[in-house]
Amino acid sequence: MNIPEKFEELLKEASDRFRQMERVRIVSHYDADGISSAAIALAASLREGKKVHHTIVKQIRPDVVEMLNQGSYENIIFTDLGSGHLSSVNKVDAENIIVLDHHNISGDLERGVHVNPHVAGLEEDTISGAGVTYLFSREVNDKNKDLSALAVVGAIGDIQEENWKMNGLNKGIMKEAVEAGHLEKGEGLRLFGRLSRPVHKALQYTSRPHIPGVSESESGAVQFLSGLDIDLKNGDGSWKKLVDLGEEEKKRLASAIIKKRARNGVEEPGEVFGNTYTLHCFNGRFKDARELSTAMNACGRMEKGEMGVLACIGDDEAMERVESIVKGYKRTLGKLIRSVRNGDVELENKDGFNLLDGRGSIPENFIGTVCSILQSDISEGVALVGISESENSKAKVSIRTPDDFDINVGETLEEISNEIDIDGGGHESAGGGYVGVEEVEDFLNLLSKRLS
Ligand SMILES: [Mn+2]
Repeated sequence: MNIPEKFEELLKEASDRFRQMERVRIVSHYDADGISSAAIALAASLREGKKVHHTIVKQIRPDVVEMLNQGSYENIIFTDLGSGHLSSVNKVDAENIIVLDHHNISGDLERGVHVNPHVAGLEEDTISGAGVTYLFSREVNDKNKDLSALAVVGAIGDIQEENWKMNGLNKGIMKEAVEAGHLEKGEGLRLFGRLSRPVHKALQYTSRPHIPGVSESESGAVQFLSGLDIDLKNGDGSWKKLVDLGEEEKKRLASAIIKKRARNGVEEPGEVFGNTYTLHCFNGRFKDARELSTAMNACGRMEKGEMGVLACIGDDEAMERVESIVKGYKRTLGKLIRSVRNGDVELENKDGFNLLDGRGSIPENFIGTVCSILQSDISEGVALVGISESENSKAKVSIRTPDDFDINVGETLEEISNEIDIDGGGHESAGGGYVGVEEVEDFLNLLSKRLS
């Protein structure tokens, strides 16, 4: 792996400092990348015989700083967060602080070591927070190379792949995971749930690549498979999953997807295939790295991130609990989606976008996901903006745009942040953040100007 010298130096400095710590306080972000990064930091600390306490938080807000200061910790490691809030990190009065993050940098860290790919001229999307934490852990001890699969889970969680393929340092980390024997990389159809979902369900729930008439439609998916002469069930009556299909059937399915897309004007057959990652750890649970990543996302959103961390370090009981957390998450999400579809929560037409005002009805942990799911089926060709109540007099805003939309969400948010204070950011077609409750209207007006 080609790690830039400047970055390598920071990793070394952080690991030297870490070696001197007896007790370690780990604070990590609540998304799948953050939880994976926490698991790596926790496993690496336990292996060095350190006393550890770990917590998952949404952001470094004043209440988090206060909580940390009340605990009078000597040593704190922040993973997958911190870089964007260095002025808050500076208010934490620990002797040693290590920030292992990949987010955009705001401010300077006054005490401690700040490891971030931007410092070494690398881009945010070539390595995840879990990836940075992994490189740090392997600098501490070569044994930690077996934690590399978790860094792949983190990168998947942050959607760092391009068309389901890893780039940059992520690619090198993925290779180490394969070498360590914990990850098997394959190539296959980009269908979500290849090991766990019936094929027709996998087709129905796959929105990227979009399959016209099949994505979002169970009957469409069933018909599509029947038309290809592919049985929905195995000989024993169980639902057929993608792994249960024969090679011949898989090829038939792949070319039918490509043809169906082409007939509807989508000429990118490459989008249909991607990397598959099979995990060979966790005692046979969570075999698909993509599904583990989704499970960690669910834990975070259900405010059970710490349980996700324990599952990631191989705790069997925690893995069982995570399975039920995922079920609860799906139930909650399903209920929220139905509440919008049946009109209990209204969708308003605004100048330039549709607005889903979820204040009082959709929790902040769910607003982004609800918008992502609804974007494709109810917001035809128009951006969807969601709002939800948050803590500390803030509102959470989420923006989702359709495929081939010509306005970049991340850039739009950056422009707006010049006019009002917005804590967040985004990528091409998704983004969001926190704005003061008093500034929501201003934010929506600024957004209107740019999206209409
Ligand atoms: Mn991240």
